Amino acid sequence: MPERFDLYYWPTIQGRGEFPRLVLEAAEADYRDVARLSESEGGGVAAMMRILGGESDRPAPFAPPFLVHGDVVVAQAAEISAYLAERLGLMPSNEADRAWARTIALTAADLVAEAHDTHHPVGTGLYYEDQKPEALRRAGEFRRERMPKFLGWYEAILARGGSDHLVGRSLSYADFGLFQIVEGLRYAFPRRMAVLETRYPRVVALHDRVADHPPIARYLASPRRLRFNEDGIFRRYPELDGD
Ligand SMILES: N[C@@H](CCC(=O)N[C@@H](CS)C(=O)NCC(=O)O)C(=O)O
Repeated sequence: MPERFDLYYWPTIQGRGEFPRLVLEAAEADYRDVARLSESEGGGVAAMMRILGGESDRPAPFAPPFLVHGDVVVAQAAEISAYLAERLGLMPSNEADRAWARTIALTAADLVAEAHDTHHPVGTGLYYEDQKPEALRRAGEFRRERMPKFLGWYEAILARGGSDHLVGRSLSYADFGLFQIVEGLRYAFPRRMAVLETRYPRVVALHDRVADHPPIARYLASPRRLRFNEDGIFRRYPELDGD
């Protein structure tokens, strides 16, 4: 297998691509963010669309993010993250912990889909402005019911495990998912998070530990870390926030 990993994702948003990207960055892996390269370097969105459109000799995933590693093509943010974590020393070593780490990462993917649906509850292909009343209702329910349920679940895992980490006693890729969830929720729902964070101290502490992990800290300070914006999954629409 080649050393290098090729990650494909939309070049201007963190979105779902950020989950596998954090694994690559934490391991300081040799990788290319292909759609963010120029076409003269063999990259760009066009290169991504060629694979998605079935114009290459590789399997065509349904949607980005996807990873190409030698002959292997993997899509689905949580599955890519698991594939990378296995190879980069960020997956727990025993089987029960590996299964549990996957469970946590897939649950993070569910939360991401729900966060997306707060601004696009009716249709992904429609403008936010054309589904605003539904978005207001959906975001209200998400803030009131779903955010505490997800964050409380993470908090309970940490409290029960008596560990600084979600799985076992060391850093795994499951922890990066929690970090990115907290980052995204803070961006999209700052008022709600200001209230909720006081209830979930272990979640906040783990977020901070991931942010301080030296390769992650270097990544976050680098231009490779895109800013959140209103094209991504976590969007700051003040009317959708509240305490
Ligand atoms: N379940 C997939 C969802 C992939 C997905 O929805 N990708 C978005 C960007 S974040 C996309 O470009 N979708 C295009 C489409 O669904 O047509 C994952 O977790 O990776």
